[in-house]
Amino acid sequence: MLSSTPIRPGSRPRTLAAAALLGLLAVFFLPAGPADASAPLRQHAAARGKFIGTALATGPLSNETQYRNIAATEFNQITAENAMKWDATEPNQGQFNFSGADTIVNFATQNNQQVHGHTLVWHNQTPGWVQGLGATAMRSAMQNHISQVVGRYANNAAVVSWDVVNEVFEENGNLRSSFWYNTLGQSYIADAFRYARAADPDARLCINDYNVEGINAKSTAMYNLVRSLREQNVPVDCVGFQSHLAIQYGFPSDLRQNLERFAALGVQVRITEVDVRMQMPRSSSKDTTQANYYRDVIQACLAVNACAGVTIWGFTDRHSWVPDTFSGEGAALIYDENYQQKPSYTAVHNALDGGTPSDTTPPTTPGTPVASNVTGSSATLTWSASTDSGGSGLAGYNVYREQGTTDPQLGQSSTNSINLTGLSADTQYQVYVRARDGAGNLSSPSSAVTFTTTGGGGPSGPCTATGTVQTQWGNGYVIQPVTVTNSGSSAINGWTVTFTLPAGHSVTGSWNATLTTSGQTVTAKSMGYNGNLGPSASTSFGFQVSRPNGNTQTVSGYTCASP
Ligand code: 9MR
Repeated sequence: MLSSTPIRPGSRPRTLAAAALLGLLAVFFLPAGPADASAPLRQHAAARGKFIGTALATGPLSNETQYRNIAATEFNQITAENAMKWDATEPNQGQFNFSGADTIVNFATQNNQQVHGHTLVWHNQTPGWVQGLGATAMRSAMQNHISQVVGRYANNAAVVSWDVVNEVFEENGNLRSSFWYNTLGQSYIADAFRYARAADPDARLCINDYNVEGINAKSTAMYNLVRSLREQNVPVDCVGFQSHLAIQYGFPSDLRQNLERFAALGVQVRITEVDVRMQMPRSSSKDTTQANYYRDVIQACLAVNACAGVTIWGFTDRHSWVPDTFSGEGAALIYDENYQQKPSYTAVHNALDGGTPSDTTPPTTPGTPVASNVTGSSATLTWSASTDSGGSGLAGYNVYREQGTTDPQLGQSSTNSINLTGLSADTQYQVYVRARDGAGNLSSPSSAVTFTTTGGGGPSGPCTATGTVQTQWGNGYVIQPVTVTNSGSSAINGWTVTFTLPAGHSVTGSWNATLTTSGQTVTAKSMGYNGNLGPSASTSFGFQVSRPNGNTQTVSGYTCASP
């Protein structure tokens, strides 16, 4: 089934590129017939119109036969784990070294695999000479790097996509204060995409990040950036969700929903670096949980048309970045260190195969939660448990705050109880619970419990708030940061910022504060973690607003009070 025509870097005349690309697209993307149940992962993925990929390291690729064989047999997509990064490809200014990158690309070509280029502009693994440049020199070094690296593979049919910028956000959704941002400002992102498009008009250009799998401040910032870049005709074609998961931190159960909101922007989405680590030692129950996470990642991608595929960040526990980075953790991949398939391999296989009947029966509705131990920033909720009869088993509960059109998720629990923290002082909460099974089915919502957090009880004092318009587009804008400062001479515990929305404007999202709207007046209250401010100390929150098309007003004028 797979074409065996060799494709060599740079050897194909440009005029043949389209035809060759079509052939490859057929191999990589077009649904084939159903695959044999015991077939390798790549055949099942191809039958579903998706890729299944792995990151590869050049060391074991040249030294270990088993590594090479499994990489060739099981996967139809490859990402270089390190070989295409700046420190490898341009260690000294203007001196390019493509030996590792070519090793990866040649391997992929021989095995009819597509390559995702990783990564052009990043704050890590970039040599010191780049970091020390002034603005003009840094921008031209970036342009030259992108045009040399992307240009080298522009006529190579295996190399189909690039991570143009990687990890540009902080966890709170601010742009990362990297040397790129600090020297060039936000424009470096749009510039990088334009340089990449110029170097290869046919490549798919991606922005990639971690901790953006669920809907949160960071992924919402990424969503807003991608939307605004595309409105400015910046060539962003694709969004990568790294998905470095850990069984002890829970599964991002809104992954599919999050992929869908990005897909609605018209971009391709892809899972770019999934691994699922655990605290060592392994156990069969940890292996089962891990297998469920892999299954759920694959199923989320299968459920979203715009999701091109899933890349696993390596495939064998013998070669994984995890133990070197997270002390005491490991076993994050689908083969063990002796190249034996783990339950997670079977889970990926079965999810791609789709042959196993999937569970579509949601768990029963949980009981109404009962609130106890309510303080100024926390509360404990307990409810009677759900049961699941669909086959995948009860996985846990999602806890939501009732808040009108979109109810934010306050937390997840694997048991029928949760300790909510980070609540705002002196605030009424209506909270309900939905049970979740292993296939991601959600039960009907329970009835809600209503409770009010205590006043916080701490000292009050004067404070100030100022807001900045971070970005705006035709019918919306983001205010970020709103900086809240304790302007008094003693500590405050809790703050309340109020502001007025221009007529026709409404808040569509917020982070690092709890917002309630009454008419056009919005009240933003501190969270449990950012309400305590010493004298002169500051914190910040942000929010997003939609407005009528053509209207250019934004929010201005903020009043601060404590608590
Ligand atoms: O797996 C990579 C590891 O070998 C490198 O030492 C590390 C150094 O920065 O980068 C690892 O890969 C990262 C990837 O390039 C970007 N997303 C996070 C990955 C894990 O850290």
